[in-house]
Amino acid sequence: MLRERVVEGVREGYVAMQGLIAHGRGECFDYLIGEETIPPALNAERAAVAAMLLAKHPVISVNGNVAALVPGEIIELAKLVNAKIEVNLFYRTREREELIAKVLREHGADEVLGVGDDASCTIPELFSERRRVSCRGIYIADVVLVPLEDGDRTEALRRMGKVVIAIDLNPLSRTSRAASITIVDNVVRAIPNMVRLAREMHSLGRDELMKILADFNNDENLRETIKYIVNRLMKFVSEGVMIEFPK
Ligand code: PTJ
Repeated sequence: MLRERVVEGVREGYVAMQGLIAHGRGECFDYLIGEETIPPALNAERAAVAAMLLAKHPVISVNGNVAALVPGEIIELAKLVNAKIEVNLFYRTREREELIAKVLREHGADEVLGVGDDASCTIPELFSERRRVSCRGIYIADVVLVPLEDGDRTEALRRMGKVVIAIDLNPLSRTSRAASITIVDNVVRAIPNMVRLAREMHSLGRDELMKILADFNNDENLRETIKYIVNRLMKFVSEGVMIEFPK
């Protein structure tokens, strides 16, 4: 069903063809973690929500795959943490920007940044079309949530001093290793989890949120993620992988 949604997005013209390849790569890593939110991912999701609730200018960056998979949930999360929503594309065309903004508005977004002339600020040292950002959005953001991001932009945003929260099923990608907080989970689970956590954590004081953030260590959390995958695979090695059928 998820694959069909991404394919439909390609047919409608707002998901990039390369989005299909990215989705397939994501599926492969999802099988390795067992297609569920694993404990280190939940830790990262909690830290990410704390960072967004503490932020002055949180922004959620939306691309084609995200618009196809979790448009409504992105808007819900943005409302709960008071974040702006910005379209930011690797394979940027005016048509795709506008189609994604339309999808988001149809799901209840009041304001969508990064479309047309609004994307007039530039991220230094970045050469893909992702360098163009909104001067009212990602450019001035202190915390940016970037689901399905590329490594170059993650590094460039970090160099600008921003807290970068990545959602990426590949724990070894450059994005995962360069982000401040990496959530190794499928966006279709990560964003709804973050919506639930934002509701739960809304009443926490700044000190409690800061403690959650201070207790989180991304490098350690990525090691836990890789350990989880290795242990899971070792279990298959020791217990076997065959499906039993009656004789
Ligand atoms: O819409 P655009 O033009 O901005 O293009 C978007 C894509 C995704 C095509 C573009 O950013 C791209 O090429 O990304 P990459 O470099 O292929 O990286 C995508 C990463 O997201 C990979 O590491 C995948 O494993 C991961 N991924 C794919 N699907 C999911 C995912 N992570 C979480 N949830 C998913 N559903």
